Amino acid sequence: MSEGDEFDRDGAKNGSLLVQGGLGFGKGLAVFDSDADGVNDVLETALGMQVGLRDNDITLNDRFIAQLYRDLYFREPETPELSLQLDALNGDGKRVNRLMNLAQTQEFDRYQITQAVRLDWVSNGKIMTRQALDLWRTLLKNGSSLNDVIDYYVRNSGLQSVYLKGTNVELLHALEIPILNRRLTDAELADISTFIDQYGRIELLKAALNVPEFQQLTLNPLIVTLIADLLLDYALDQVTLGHYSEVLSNGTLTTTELIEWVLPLDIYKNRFIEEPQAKKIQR
Ligand SMILES: [Ca+2]
Ligand SMILES: [Ca+2]
Repeated sequence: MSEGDEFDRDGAKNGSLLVQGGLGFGKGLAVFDSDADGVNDVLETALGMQVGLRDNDITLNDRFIAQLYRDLYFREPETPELSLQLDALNGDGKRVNRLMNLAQTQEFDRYQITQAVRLDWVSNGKIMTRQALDLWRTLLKNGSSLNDVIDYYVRNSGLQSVYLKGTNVELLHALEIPILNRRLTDAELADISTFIDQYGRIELLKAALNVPEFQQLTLNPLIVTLIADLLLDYALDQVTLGHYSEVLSNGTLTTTELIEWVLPLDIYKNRFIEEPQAKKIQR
């Protein structure tokens, strides 16, 4: 990210890089969200909201839907999209269904978020941080190819040494457990090593990130865990994130249940709505 781009909350080359708090900004709209309630200053006025007060009342369905578009797609919803999602939400009353619907689209994954989160898991054994995700998206947005971004990422990850200096078999031993949760057989090692010699290590990584065993459910537990953290403004620590990813993977918790748990939390609501100041006791 750099000064004046869309990750700069004041959107200006003025010597200050303000990182967007809620990931929310709209294409073509002023990106400055001075009270950090998710709605930019220009839009606040249009919606009859107050700049300087966190008053993005996501307990209202339309505000909630609009905020999902900001959090997941980094843009404002179009009017027909808002209507469609509102009708669906008014129909079944389940906010979690709107989120899962919006997360299972190509638009959600336009910056290869799925690949990024899986690669971070494989390389560093953790759920991707906000900083790493923003860097990843920025590189792609600025025109780097996915291959270059993967290469850059792995060179700066826990896999660095084995990726750059290890043998094919050593690299595969580093990947097998995080991806397959089992050891590769000798025959598999030989086959995949031949593939690497022919196509290179980046192609191996790309293929590995997409094997069915690693994708598991319709929406990968890693992605859902990332979304849960994103909704809470990256407030969950790595131990908690690891725990959720694990219980989602082993089926103890469903993706729906995790998101259903996150959405009513105060920590989610408090991103957007000012808490009333406790009155001071007068003496
Ligand atoms: Ca605002
Ligand atoms: Ca406001």
